Amino acid sequence: MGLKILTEHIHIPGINTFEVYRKHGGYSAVEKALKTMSPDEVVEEVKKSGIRGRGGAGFPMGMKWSFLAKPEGVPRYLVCNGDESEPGTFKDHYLMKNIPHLLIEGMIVSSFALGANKSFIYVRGELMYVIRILEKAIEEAKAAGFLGKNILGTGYDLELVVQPGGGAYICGEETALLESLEGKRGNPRNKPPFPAVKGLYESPTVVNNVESIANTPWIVNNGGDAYASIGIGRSTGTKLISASGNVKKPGVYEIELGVPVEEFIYSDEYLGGIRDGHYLKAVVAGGSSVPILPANLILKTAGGEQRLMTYESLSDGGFATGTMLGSGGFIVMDETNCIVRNTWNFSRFYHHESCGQCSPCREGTGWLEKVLYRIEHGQGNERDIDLLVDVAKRIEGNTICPLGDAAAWPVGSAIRHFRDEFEWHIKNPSEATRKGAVYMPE
Ligand code: L3W
Ligand code: SF4
Repeated sequence: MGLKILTEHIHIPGINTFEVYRKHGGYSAVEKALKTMSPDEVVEEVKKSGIRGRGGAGFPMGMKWSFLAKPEGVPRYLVCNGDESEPGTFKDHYLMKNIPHLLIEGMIVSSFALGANKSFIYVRGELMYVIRILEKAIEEAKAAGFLGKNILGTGYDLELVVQPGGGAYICGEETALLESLEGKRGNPRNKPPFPAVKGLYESPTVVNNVESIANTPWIVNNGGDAYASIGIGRSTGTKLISASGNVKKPGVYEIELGVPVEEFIYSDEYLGGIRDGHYLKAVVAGGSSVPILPANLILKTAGGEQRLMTYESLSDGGFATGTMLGSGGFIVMDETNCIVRNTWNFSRFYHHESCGQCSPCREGTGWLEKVLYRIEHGQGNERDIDLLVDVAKRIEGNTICPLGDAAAWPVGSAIRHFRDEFEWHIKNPSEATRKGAVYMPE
């Protein structure tokens, strides 16, 4: 079994309580940071760790922290993004529900490092029971002197607030989240200015994902260099992967970054392989917002080259250039999945969730959905495939927030890798619309 940073204690009965969490070494990072380190020293360790943001973009966390503006007399905020809504992604939910004190401990050391005295955890609004779990944990930590005024007699004060989300996917985009936290409609803001300069209530703000913050107690306890020695290259540490689809053992896994994708899918330690009698067709490795990778790009090539579970290794070489490990929502499809239907389904989601502020996204996601609908329902024509590519290209890079790119990438990559399947739908409408029919290559 690989090293577990976040989930080592997650199966211990009662670990959701302060008492049991503390008995297993919990809150030692708060003691160490507040009593023996300066805020800048904590920032330095996080920088040294090389940890990259776990929400989807993979932006270096220490760099984001060091961008935080520090004007005199202006409050600074830390906001934890727990609005997890990316299709196929359920790892933050798993952490918050099972080991809430890990996130709270991380919020305390991170807020101390950033000089924040009021911090927020914004949790997906549908997860009211998780919000209650976090609120209870906050009360316990407060009663034990780890939150509130003069924490552990060090003179540091911190108030922690849990805010239910607005119930829209777009509220997980960091600036939409800040708008929502301020009580407004969750519309993304133009960037720059980035939140690090002008964020919540126009004050300097760091927005970090739940999993990112939950790593900070380990980094404080063990040092940034120890964290950087885990993983491979610029993908340091461990990563939570929420795996779903046609595998034998779906669920949340903590992996050391750099595990070969093939090993992750087929070994008994992880997903245990594809369900019996079926074979791998495609994987979407980072939630629905990243390109779809066909089996031949995932499995080891004849030359022995391996795809790794890292931020760098999962691009498909197409027009998308982001970090394709994304949020770690690992969706596995066997040969019974129809790529056209799946792509249409993703497009419906993005069209529905578009906030409508910018035309390429508002109109483009609508067109993607419409054209994919007609191909899937036997009404497509020969020009539709190129039309989809054209619409996707016009969205990409031309919108206020990454939702536009996220809608475009799956369409572009599905056509790039499965064009014959789209063509088959158009040429064989009656066969393609037969219930359960899936294109099978010769
Ligand atoms: C200061 C600069 N800060 C960048 C900060 C920026 C943000 C972070 C990354 O999208 C992705 C998206 C989804 N000064 C800065 C700076 N920053 N330059 O760095 O920024 P960015 O724009 O690269 O990405 P993002 O807006 O954070 C996130 C993808 O994740 N995704 C979706 C995940 C969804 C969830 C969910 O359900 N909650 O996690 C999955 O792949 O498509 O590409 O903080 O401010 N010069
Ligand atoms: Fe809204 Fe889409 Fe524009 Fe993002 S890209 S601001 S979701 S319209």
